[in-house]
Amino acid sequence: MKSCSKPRVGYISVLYLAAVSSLLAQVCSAVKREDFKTCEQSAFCNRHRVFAETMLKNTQALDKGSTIPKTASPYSVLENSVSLDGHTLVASVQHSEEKVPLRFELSFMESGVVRVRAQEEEPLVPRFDDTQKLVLRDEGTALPYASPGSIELVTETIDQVTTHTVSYLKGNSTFSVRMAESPWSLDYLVDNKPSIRLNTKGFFRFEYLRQKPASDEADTASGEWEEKFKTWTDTKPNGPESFGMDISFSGFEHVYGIPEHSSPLSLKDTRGGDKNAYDQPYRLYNLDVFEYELDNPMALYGSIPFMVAHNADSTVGVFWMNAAETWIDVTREKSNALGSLFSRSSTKQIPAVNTHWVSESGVLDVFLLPGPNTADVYRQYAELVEPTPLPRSFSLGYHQCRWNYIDQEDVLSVSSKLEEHKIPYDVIWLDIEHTDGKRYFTWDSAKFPDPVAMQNELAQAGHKLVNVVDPHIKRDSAYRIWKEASDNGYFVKTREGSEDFQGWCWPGDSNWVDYFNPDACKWISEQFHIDHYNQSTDNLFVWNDMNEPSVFNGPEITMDKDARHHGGWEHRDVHNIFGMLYHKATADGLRTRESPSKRPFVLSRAYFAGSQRYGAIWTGDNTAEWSHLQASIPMVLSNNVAGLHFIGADVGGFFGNPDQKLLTRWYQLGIWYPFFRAHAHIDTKRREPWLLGEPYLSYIRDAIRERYRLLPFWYTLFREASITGMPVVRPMWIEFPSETKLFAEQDAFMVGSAIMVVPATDSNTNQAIDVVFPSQENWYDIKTHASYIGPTKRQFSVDLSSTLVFARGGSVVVTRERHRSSSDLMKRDPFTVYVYVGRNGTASGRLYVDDGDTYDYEQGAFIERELSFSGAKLTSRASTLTKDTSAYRDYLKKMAKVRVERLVVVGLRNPLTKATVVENGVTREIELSYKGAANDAECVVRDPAVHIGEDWGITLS
Ligand code: NBV
Repeated sequence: MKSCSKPRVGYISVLYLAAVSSLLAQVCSAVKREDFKTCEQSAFCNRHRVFAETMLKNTQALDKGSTIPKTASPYSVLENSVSLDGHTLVASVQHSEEKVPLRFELSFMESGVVRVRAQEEEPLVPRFDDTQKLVLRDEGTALPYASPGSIELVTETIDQVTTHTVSYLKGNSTFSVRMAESPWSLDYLVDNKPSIRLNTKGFFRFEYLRQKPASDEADTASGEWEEKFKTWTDTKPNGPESFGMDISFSGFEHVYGIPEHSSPLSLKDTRGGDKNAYDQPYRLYNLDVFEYELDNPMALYGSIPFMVAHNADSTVGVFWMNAAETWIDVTREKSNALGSLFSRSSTKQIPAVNTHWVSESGVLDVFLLPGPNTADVYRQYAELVEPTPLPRSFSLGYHQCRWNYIDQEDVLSVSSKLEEHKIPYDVIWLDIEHTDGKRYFTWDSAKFPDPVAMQNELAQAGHKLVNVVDPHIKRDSAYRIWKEASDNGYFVKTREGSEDFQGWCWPGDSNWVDYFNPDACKWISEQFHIDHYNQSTDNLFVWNDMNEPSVFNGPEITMDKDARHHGGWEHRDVHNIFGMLYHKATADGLRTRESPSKRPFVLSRAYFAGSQRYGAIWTGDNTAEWSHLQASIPMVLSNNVAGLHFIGADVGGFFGNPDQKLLTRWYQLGIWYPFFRAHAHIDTKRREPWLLGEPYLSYIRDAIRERYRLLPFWYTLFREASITGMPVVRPMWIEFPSETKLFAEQDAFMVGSAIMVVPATDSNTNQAIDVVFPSQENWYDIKTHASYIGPTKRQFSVDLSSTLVFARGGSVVVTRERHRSSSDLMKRDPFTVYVYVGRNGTASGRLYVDDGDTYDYEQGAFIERELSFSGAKLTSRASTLTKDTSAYRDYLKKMAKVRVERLVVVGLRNPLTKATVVENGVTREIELSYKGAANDAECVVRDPAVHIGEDWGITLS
């Protein structure tokens, strides 16, 4: 039980108490599970789960006495309906009794990705199919499909089943996709071994659109035509329209991703015999879950239906592109038979993770990503949804937030206190109380008499401001934003489509802009322009909260599913994408504030696949408890696994008051979140770092400074993510793909490929922590440079001052070590290069730098260096992406004086005395200092003064 905080009642006018009673009832307790549906209470989920049970039983019955397992699936390909049309294989599939033909399309992409789409050949009413436009790169118009010439189709009969196999050759592997006609199933085979398998359990079920039977026959009991939840009734004008499919990952024991849940990194089972299994499927339905529970598959604020499976040989992925409510069951099995098409049953037990995906509406549109390695999967995924673009560089710094900094004076005093205590920070944040009565885009003028002066004062010291701009719009005819949206008909409509949908949120009675209406989207974007957003400057950035959307008096605290969007679509069709469109509209608005454009920064709470394009995400309202500190690691990693890189948890915990130790530990971990922000609930005690006193203040200062020291490394990692789609923070298995013992590891993680963080997250702050040093590699303590040789396990005793962070041998990491009060002020500072020598005596790394603000890098205005160390020589070369454009030359000129002021080579065992520097044909010799202890040999070249934009070499001898 949580402690009972006095509350938020004050923040919601007393008038609204009745309407928000369910929310208020939560104030003194943990999550109110009963406010949110279970699978059994979500009619379509229940129907599919029951169907799956039946299929399992029927299949078992069929299997009796047979050595070759078959499934009882009622779906088969219609005779003579298969054809290859360019890059797409088309087939008609039909249920043995329902007789409604479904059009299946299997499209083959150059990368090896296979897209599987299905819906009725002639749907009674159109199904929502714009998810592809809103999610895929270039609205899905330019996906690189394979050229028809590279596809070979073979039709053959195996075990009396007609099959159609499409093959490609990719590098050293053969990829083929085999579709069986009856029952319908699909196998993605890599080198003839099945890897991703569809409908091999027979759970595929497609609820075709149908006429509503006479009302007394309409099956309301199973929720097909109407569904009740607590006091709400969901009318279902289209009746049942959901679909589900089993997808098995054959040969795999671990699956990851499908955020957002508070569950472990390696996803637990949701049914079956495992005693740790959840009793509910993972749910994807963006919801505002007050005081969410840990280790739970309940839905949270965001949804990314992307799952990755990994084993020691390969990595594959499945992207189930659907924006409606979705549930996913996960079970594991081991079997020595693969099914009827693989008659050779082996004595070897083959593991599999069986998943069952169910969505409420829309079309079935699934991408199968064959890998075969992790980098391939991320390249394939990024090709579909675009990678994370380069963020504004300041946004990688420290964000100081709280609900609420009370007034202008408070903001400026927190800013100067941070400076006084020599704690770097980039952004200070204002929550909902800064507005005039929760009318966003306005200011409470009594508390903020001169917002422009405040923003300018912050800007002068190199800091920025972020304001919250929530999506609920107070119904008030004197409020310009509401009036304009209302006059133009921009709000989401009720189920009848005639009235504006109304609900309760912070300002009381509110409406929501319909982002599915392009005019409404354009209009809301324009509200962020400097001339529209009153008293805002180009130093102001934005935070979108409550955009699931959170509707206090709505079913499950969100919008009714039968509310209507532009084009007549029901909210049920688009729910999980709603928040992303607001995020996009905000980012679009900020982008047009200045000319030429600068990169926007927008933080959003709700998200979907594709949100990475619009800004950062945080994991919502966590709690100041050790368990939440621990849970933040798998949550941040799961999102990174699912392609959402720029994410962090509220440092300190949102609800409750962390003690000094917990807060210190949270900063020590938080500096390794890609998005690093401290935040706190309005009822909590102030907890800015200096209020903690010593020694905590020093520990926190050290941690934040460590983040700033490594900003060049972080920025380079984001650059890599923007090109390759690779996660910024990575579970150990990504970097050590064949070390099976690390597949479920979440007590340690990698930042890029060079740094391993083993956070201390136990309330006993003086403890012993086991560190596994993987692979046959050197590892160096990032502070002391003490070295450890992997593979090995060591125990470390820690106290509150210690952090366990290790650099991986073989890496080069670039830092900036001069203390400044914000990252903007570091932009022309010199660099320090660390070479962590690997076991074979070499190391390599990169540095990427650009102006951090504009889009000039797209014209080549960046410096990107490949740094490689071998034979005791460090060389800097321009990366292959560097192009000699005029933008590049201009940027080089601006950076001409920026140099390397220190080179530190860690792990060279032979005593050295001098460094020979060669730059632009000029050779210089410099003395170096060498400290040759057995474990932490370190050699420092002070001020080699080589320039960051130039080619050079430094040889140690
Ligand atoms: O705007 C107030 C808070 C905000 O501080 C928090 O970060 C959001 O997740 N907001 C939720 C609404 C109130 C939550 C109790």
